Amino acid sequence: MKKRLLALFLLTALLVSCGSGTSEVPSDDPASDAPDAVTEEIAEETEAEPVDSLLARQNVDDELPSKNYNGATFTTLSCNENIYDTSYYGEMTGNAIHDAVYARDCEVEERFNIKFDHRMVMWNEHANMFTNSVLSGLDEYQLYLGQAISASSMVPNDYFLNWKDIPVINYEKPWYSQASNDALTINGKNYLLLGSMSISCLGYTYCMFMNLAQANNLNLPNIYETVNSGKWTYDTLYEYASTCYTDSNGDGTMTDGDFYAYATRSGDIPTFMWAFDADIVTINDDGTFEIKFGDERTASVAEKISALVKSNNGTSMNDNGESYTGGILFNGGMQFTRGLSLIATGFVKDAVSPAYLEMEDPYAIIPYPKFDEIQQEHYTMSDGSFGIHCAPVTVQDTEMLGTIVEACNAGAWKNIEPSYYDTALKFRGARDEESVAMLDLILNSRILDFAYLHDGFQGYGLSGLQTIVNTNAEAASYVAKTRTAVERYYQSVIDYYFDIEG
Ligand SMILES: [Ca+2]
Repeated sequence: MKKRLLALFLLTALLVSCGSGTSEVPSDDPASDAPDAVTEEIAEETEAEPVDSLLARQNVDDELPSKNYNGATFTTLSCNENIYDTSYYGEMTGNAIHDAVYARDCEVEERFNIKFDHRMVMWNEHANMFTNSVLSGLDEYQLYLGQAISASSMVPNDYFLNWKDIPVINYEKPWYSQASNDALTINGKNYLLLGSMSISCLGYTYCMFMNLAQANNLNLPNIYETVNSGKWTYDTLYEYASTCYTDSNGDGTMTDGDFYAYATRSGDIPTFMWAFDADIVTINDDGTFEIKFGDERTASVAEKISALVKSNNGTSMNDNGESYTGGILFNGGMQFTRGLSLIATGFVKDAVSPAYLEMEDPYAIIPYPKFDEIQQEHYTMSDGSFGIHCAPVTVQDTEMLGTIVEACNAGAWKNIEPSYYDTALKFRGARDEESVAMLDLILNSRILDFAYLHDGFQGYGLSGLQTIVNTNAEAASYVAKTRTAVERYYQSVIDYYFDIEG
């Protein structure tokens, strides 16, 4: 049977089960044979008292053992773009999300009598630092929150322990994305673990933003209703993008200061492969695989995206960005926060950036559109800049590693994610049920798969679609030229998981 390496976040399902936990009965309980009326009563009760899904998290038992590590230091290494994964400031800062991270760390320190030493370095330095540390053989870092793409390319170097062998880690807990971790487990080996501690993964989730004041001026339908009715598709986006441009200064050309319908950058193009449900590579249980990239779907996606970003007056696409504390705001966000675009591509973390928090107009955080109305679900992915959990092969006390990582993930899920929601959605009264549900929809529809995480800049995930669109290439001929090398690369990664010597 084909194992499509799809890793859908199933948070919603988990939350539902947590929220209704009190009315659940074991299957051997006589009550499970109760007549329908009782079941209905329970259902009604649950419905009548909707549980705040974010608050309900507090009651989930982490089932961690009582441990005293006698003041041991637990050192982490991460990349400075992973802004909220660890409390590297070591004190309260007044930033609600960071303070929630700090509070989590203090709680874990106290509970297990450890001391965190969070090392955070530049994104282009952390991989070398980690490599040098591992090669030295010293137990220097107990956890490496490696930038996902860079860390995945290290997997075949024997730098990481298999998380499946680490004690205490409980993959069944809601702070782990079960489907993602299943997808990243090949032949029983899981070197890249994804848990809620990776707040950066939440932040780096690709989404779109829509200016609701401008949408209102343009008499556009309510975007939440458009999404919920399944009509937020490529055609709808294209329609807006091609009709909502205003040549503000009336000079007849697309200039700075004009109002654009769709502001983006070419780096956001690859997301459409996932958003439009187009496969890149499928892997079978026996380790054989099939490259799908370059097929008819790819060609169709490329054609649509070319039309959207290259031959459409309403699109402003460039790769410029502006730095701010905690990240970079790219073209979409720059135009958008100045009120100069209707729709922009971006990351969820943009919503907690100063530019968005200070923006005048109300806006909606919305998913990438679907390919068409036939596609059932919205999908997105997280940019590979986020920090994924890697267990350094040099770690001696794997039980402490498992305990602390488990505690950090539980704490992140219970307290940090809710704080993120509060910050991202608190502006302009938008913290209503609709906007919470929309953010849930986006975060729950993330796909993290082999094709992306193991791309290593050598597969088709990171740049394939972008290259085709930018160079006006024909999908099939682009693949014909590159397939042999890409196939060899994917094979080498899979061989590692199957212990086949290269
Ligand atoms: Ca103009």
